[in-house]
Amino acid sequence: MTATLVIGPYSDTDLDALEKTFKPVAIADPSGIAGLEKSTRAAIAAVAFKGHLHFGGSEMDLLPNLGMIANYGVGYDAIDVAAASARGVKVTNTPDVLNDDVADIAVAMLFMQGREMEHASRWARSGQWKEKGEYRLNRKISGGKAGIVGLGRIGREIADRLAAFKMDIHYFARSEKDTPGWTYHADPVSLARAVDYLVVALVGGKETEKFVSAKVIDALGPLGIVVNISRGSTVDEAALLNALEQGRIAGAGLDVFLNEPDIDARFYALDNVVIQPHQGSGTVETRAAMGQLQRDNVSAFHAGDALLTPVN
Ligand code: 8YV
Repeated sequence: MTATLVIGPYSDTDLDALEKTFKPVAIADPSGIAGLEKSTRAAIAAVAFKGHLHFGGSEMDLLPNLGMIANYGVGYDAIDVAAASARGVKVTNTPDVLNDDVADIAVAMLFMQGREMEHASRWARSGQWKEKGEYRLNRKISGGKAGIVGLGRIGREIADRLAAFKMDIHYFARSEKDTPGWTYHADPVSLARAVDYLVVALVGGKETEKFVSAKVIDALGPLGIVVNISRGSTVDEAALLNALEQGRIAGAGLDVFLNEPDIDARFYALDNVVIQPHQGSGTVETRAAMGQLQRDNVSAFHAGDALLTPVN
């Protein structure tokens, strides 16, 4: 069998599994492709990709026999899919298997921020509970108004969970869905105006860049909380930071950032932000399922079978 280029920070379990079936050539990121021997590059037919650094046409052109790129993750905004299609290269991703975990962490951040759990914990640990008595009151979440930006597979899991907390569900999507009892908004500003909790579950990429704009953030208002589990790019991060610093919204729960992991240091100074290190899909169970689905796609490609979860 031809070799498989393995790009990204794979776990030992994933690397072992790749080792068993494919002939892996491992590098840390796409910039390493140019450094591989020409004969090694020519032997590569498939890429197992895990990462958020750009994988574009110029990198693909260094691999003359490339047939597929199997992305470890549902979001494939790091891969130039148009460039892949133009070269006859198939792209796959790992949808669905991570929906539960990502939705769980979105809800957890909404609660952590809404009930000020991180702040309250720091307050108790620092002895202020003992010194000053009861913690300040915060806001009720059950029965509140939640807005989901993007009602795809993950957005729907989030909405279902929040509905179980008796929340009034509003959403933005490209078109209205069959969601009895939930309120559709064709415009994200109208959505933000109607709710206190805005959960961003869009796909990444150029089309959704800064979709949650300064205007949307302003429409959310001073009691508003932004939760983002999608990509840092979907929210105008400068506008979000300004609003958080100036108390124009109440807080944010963020699993994704621009330039992660080297995120804007202004976030670290903020008391009203829950910061998660892009760990939405990061459970043993889900990562195992993602790795398996990625490998199944590579195997299907080699066997000439239909790919399980094709992107293009
Ligand atoms: C990452 C994700 O892929 O699926 C996605 O789109 O953002 C995550 O699951 C994962 O962290 C591996 O890099």
